[in-house]
Amino acid sequence: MAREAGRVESVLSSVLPKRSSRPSSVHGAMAYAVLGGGQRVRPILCVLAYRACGGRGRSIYKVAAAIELIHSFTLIHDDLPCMDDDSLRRGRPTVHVIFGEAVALLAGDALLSLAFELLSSLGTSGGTSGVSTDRTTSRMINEVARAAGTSGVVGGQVLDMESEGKKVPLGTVNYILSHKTGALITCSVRLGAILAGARRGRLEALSSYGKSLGFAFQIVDDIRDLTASPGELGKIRGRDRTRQKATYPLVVGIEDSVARAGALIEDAKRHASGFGKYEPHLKALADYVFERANTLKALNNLNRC
Ligand code: GRG
Repeated sequence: MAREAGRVESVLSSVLPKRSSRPSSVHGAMAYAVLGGGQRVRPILCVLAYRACGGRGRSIYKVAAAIELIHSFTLIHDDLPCMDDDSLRRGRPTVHVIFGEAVALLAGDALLSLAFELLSSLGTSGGTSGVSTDRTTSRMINEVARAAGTSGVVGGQVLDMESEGKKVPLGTVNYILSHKTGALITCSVRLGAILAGARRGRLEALSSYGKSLGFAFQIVDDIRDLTASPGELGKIRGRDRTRQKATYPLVVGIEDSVARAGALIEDAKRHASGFGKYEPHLKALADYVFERANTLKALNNLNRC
């Protein structure tokens, strides 16, 4: 998986416009955001799903890179003063702190466009050889557009903002998590399966895997916001509590959040069964997501939260 992530990294470096070319400020901000050391969970999931469905070609790296460009875009916009107003991410000042708000906004917009440029330039022949057909390409573009829009990430983000400082029902928290984070993670897995030409049953199994994993991912992220050290977090700790966000641990408590995330991870792992030599990889990735919560530490910290 590290090797696969390395290949996606090369695509990312090669598709980003040169920092020195005009408009250099926006190009600098795009590179700062994308090449700033993320975990690359979404591209890894995308490539893994592709391989698990029998895909053998190299176009998948472009698809996985496109997903990461969109993810980077959401992080830039999420950190803006008009959204979560965060000054630190991945242990570094956020994009708008370094480049200014207007350039950060435009860098995000340009990353979204670049993602669609990359996806739409995949090629027109092939199948599991990894070169996409026109139909597959348009299906993938459609999936990404829906995952990024109001039925996905934007929808979740809007509810996330509008729920700040309010007592919201768990159903609203579930909506926020499954849309603002779950949609792009599920989409990453689905794109891999779609490019590989997966049969319906396999696509459904991987979609369910992605849904459970994506949901658990955000619960874990919210647990970490309360329990991880600032060094581990790379962000300012406790921002969700300061902003009175509708997160799982703040609504149901850490203990129940850990239990819910654990159950979702088990669910994801059940859906990973039957993928041959890729099954252990899919399961290991699910375990990795849960272990990030450092559950023991989270439970030990219960009294302090
Ligand atoms: C139009 C697509 C679009 C977005 C605009 C700003 C916004 C609407 C949505 C924000 C969505 C968001 C940032 C959700 C949080 C997801 C999350 C858990 C991010 C952290 O992911 P990691 O841990 O980050 O994979 P790294 O740093 O490893 O890449």
